[in-house]
Amino acid sequence: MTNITLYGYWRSSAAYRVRIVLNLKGLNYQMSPVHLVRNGGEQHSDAFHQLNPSELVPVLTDGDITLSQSLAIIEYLDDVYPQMPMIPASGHDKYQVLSLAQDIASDIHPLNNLRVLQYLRQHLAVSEEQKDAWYRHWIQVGFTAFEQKLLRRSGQYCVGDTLSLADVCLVPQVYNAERFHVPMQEYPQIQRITERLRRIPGFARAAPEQQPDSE
Ligand SMILES: N[C@@H](CCC(=O)N[C@@H](CS)C(=O)NCC(=O)O)C(=O)O
Repeated sequence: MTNITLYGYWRSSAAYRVRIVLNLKGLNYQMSPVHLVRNGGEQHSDAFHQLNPSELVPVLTDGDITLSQSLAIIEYLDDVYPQMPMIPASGHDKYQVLSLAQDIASDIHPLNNLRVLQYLRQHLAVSEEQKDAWYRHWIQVGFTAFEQKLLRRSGQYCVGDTLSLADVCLVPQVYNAERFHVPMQEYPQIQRITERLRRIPGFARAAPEQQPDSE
């Protein structure tokens, strides 16, 4: 029996990562939606601020532990619920997985986060078109390199033939890319692997449009 709650938002790609892992590990969890746009963003409410002073989703609670940061949450889940490990225990593959995951989670995703886009629009008077160009640019820079790295070590999945944290980070980032009309045909390896991953039930059930709070 678990007592896991995931605070997230259907379109949050960081929450999407955690949903995939919870599904792959077969863990039951409750969903507590945090609407990132309504009323100026529920992530800024007093109640959510208490949970995560960074005012970002996801947050996962499990019994008396409260954690933010999707990659830390996933490492926690791997340690406590070791079925379907997302990070290889050791060896070269472990570091390849972490490296690819960070290419997305540390280098691509933060530049396109909602608060960054809002700052561009509201404080730097950037137009909607310029903001979208910014969004696409950083994904394209990141995906161009990611594609080359996949040519080196991918198999069925990002690192060989074993599902990993790298795959868990890739699929939500592709969802964001498609939403902003990044020309995905430029990234055949990313497309090939993403198509395969999307057919896995744990990934399919985690998709934004499958979430109860999706609009
Ligand atoms: N590094 C964090 C990123 C969390 C994050 O950026 N969450 C976004 C949604 S994907 C968010 O809550 N944005 C709200 C905002 O920008 O105000 C993680 O991996 O959990």
